[in-house]
Amino acid sequence: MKSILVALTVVAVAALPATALRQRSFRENFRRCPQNCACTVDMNQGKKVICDQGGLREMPILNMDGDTQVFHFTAPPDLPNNSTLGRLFSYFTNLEEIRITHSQIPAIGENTFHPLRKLQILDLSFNNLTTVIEKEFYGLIELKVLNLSNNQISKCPSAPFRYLKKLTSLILSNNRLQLVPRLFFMLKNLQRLDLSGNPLNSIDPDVLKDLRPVTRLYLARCNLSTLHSLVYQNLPNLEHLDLRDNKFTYLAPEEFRHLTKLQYLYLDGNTLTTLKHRTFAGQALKQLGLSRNSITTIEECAFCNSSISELNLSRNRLESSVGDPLRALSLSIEKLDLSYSPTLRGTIVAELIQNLHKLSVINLEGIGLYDLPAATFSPLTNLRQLYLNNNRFSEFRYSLFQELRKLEVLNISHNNLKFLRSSIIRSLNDTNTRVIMHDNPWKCQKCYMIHMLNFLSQRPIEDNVKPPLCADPANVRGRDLYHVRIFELDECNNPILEPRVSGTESQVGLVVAIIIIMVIVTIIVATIVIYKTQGAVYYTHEEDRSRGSLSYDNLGCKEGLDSKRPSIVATIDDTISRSS
Ligand SMILES: *[C@@H]1O[C@H](CO)[C@@H](O)[C@H](O)[C@H]1NC(C)=O
Ligand SMILES: *[C@@H]1O[C@H](CO)[C@@H](O)[C@H](O)[C@H]1NC(C)=O
Ligand SMILES: *[C@@H]1O[C@H](CO)[C@@H](O)[C@H](O)[C@H]1NC(C)=O
Ligand SMILES: *[C@@H]1O[C@H](CO)[C@@H](O)[C@H](O)[C@H]1NC(C)=O
Ligand SMILES: *[C@@H]1O[C@H](CO)[C@@H](O)[C@H](O)[C@H]1NC(C)=O
Ligand SMILES: *[C@@H]1O[C@H](CO)[C@@H](O)[C@H](O)[C@H]1NC(C)=O
Ligand SMILES: *[C@@H]1O[C@H](CO)[C@@H](O)[C@H](O)[C@H]1NC(C)=O
Ligand SMILES: *[C@@H]1O[C@H](CO)[C@@H](O)[C@H](O)[C@H]1NC(C)=O
Ligand SMILES: CC(=O)N[C@H]1CO[C@H](CO)[C@@H](O)[C@@H]1O
Repeated sequence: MKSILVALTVVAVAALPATALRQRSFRENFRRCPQNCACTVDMNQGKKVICDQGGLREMPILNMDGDTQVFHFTAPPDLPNNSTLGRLFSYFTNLEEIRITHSQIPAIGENTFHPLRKLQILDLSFNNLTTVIEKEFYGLIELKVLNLSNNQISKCPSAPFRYLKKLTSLILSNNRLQLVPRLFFMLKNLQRLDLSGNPLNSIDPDVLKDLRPVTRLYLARCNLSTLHSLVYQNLPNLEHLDLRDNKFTYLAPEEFRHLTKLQYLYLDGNTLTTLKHRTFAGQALKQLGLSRNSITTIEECAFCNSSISELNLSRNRLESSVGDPLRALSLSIEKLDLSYSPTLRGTIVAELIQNLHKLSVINLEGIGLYDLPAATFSPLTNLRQLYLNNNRFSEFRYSLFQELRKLEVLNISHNNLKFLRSSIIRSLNDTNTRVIMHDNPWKCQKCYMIHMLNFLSQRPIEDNVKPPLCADPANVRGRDLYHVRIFELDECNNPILEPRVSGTESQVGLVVAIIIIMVIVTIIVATIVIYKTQGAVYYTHEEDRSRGSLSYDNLGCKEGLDSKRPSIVATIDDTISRSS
């Protein structure tokens, strides 16, 4: 009997969702809970009091249990509290985390947190603090995280944080801070320092003397245009450096040579124009962000003797690929972002990436591309994700994706595609690639769609992805390609030249095409010269113009052709018209 009860209890408990178990509101565990606040017991964090309604004047500290471990006093940004601190926390010696934000706190006050020897996290972001002094942090011997971001702190006396011997993370972003000597004195365990969004303008190397242990330094939006090499020398353990959205116009050769442990470097949103020889020499980076600069030139040896796994060159103005500057990264680079660089051309892209055999992700979105050489991706046999969305492609060269045996994702949405050649569809089908292709003017006639609908019918429909829609003709306009049926589509109004060859066998295609053209020419001559009738008009379709060769691809229109009119051959130029 007892065992049945126990079993039932076990089942009942097991049936409770994990989160409900961990964070149930046990009012009975609280002797008191302040009005308008939520009191919960959290398995990891213990007793938690959260007051986040906003519009409060006083901290409801009198109605809180003495053994509370987590206290949040916060507000929605549009309904801030208007409160002050004082020695409110004397009895709450179990507190481990305090967050008082959006409360217009004007100052911290001496010894405010003095008895809180267990406090590990203190977050006072989004208040009205204008300065901090050492006595305000007296006694916080266990504090690990101090968040003072989004205040109006400007000038501080030196060494305000000297009592915070265990501090690992100091966040001072979005203040009006000016650096003073020994500001960071005694922060012996500091790993992460965030000074982003302060108008520092320049950094005196002496100020950073105390930051040798720091591994992550954030200096985004600090109006910096240069850093003295002594600054780097004072930061020998740096692994992560964020210099986004500053005013750097120039990087010296081996600029970062003192940062031998650096792995993540962000220089996005500066005003760099040229990457000089050996700028990154000796550097082994996991990520290098150079997006949103005005880089027009990468000197041949800019990346010599360096290795970079992920390189972001998005939103620059690269114009050429002289000297093959990315070649130095051929053994290291796995992700490359060249998106939204309006000056790039298809041929430059092809040259830039020709040696990047390890590449697994490449982003070429928003460049205005309408053509890429047929062999562009053939060296990239490890490519898994290819982004060609937001370009102007109206067709792809038939073997463009042929070597991409590992392709998992292809985004070709927002282009000018009316159909995909059957050879393209076949190679995507073979690799089971996920193709995103909404927002193209798909032409829903039988001859264009027969392979495509077959291909789509074997793919799962993804819920969060916009479906591709028919743009043309009127009878199916707006219909979703996943749901339209082949029998609903019209025959093509222009029957299409249909050499019976596979698109992959280009040599055979060429021969057959030439034979067909010769036959056609013969018939034309015969027709015109001998019979002088208006019976049939012939066109040929020229392709692969820039390679100067002719080849034909199976467009899948066998079924669309009327076999009783074999002598009528028309053009598909209207479907692949493009500027070149
Ligand atoms: C906030 O409180 C202070 C003093 O308590 C008062 O002077 C001030 O007017 C209040 N501000 C607002 C916006 O309520
Ligand atoms: C706090 O700062 C905000 C924004 O700067 C300001 O609107 C508000 O009046 C200040 N409150 C006090 C109490 O000074
Ligand atoms: C510091 O506070 C800001 C603003 O509330 C917040 O976005 C950020 O995540 C906090 N950082 C840490 C490490 O707690
Ligand atoms: C940014 O720094 C330059 C000097 O490098 C200075 O002239 C300018 O006033 C600073 N801008 C701001 C907003 O502090
Ligand atoms: C290449 O970089 C390494 C450090 O990664 C350095 O030890 C070596 O001297 C450099 N070689 C050249 C030729 O610069
Ligand atoms: C490259 O930088 C752009 C602009 O800063 C950003 O939107 C994009 O997400 C970055 N790409 C990667 C792969 O991080
Ligand atoms: C594909 O590209 C479109 C257009 O730029 C974009 O909206 C969409 O998020 C992309 N989808 C994926 C999965 O990359
Ligand atoms: C796609 O591949 C499957 C086998 O994986 C095959 O049954 C199907 O016919 C192919 N579809 C097209 C359109 O080639
Ligand atoms: C700025 C602000 O929202 N102040 C509010 C503080 O809370 C009192 C009520 O306790 C409101 O009257 C104030 O408007």
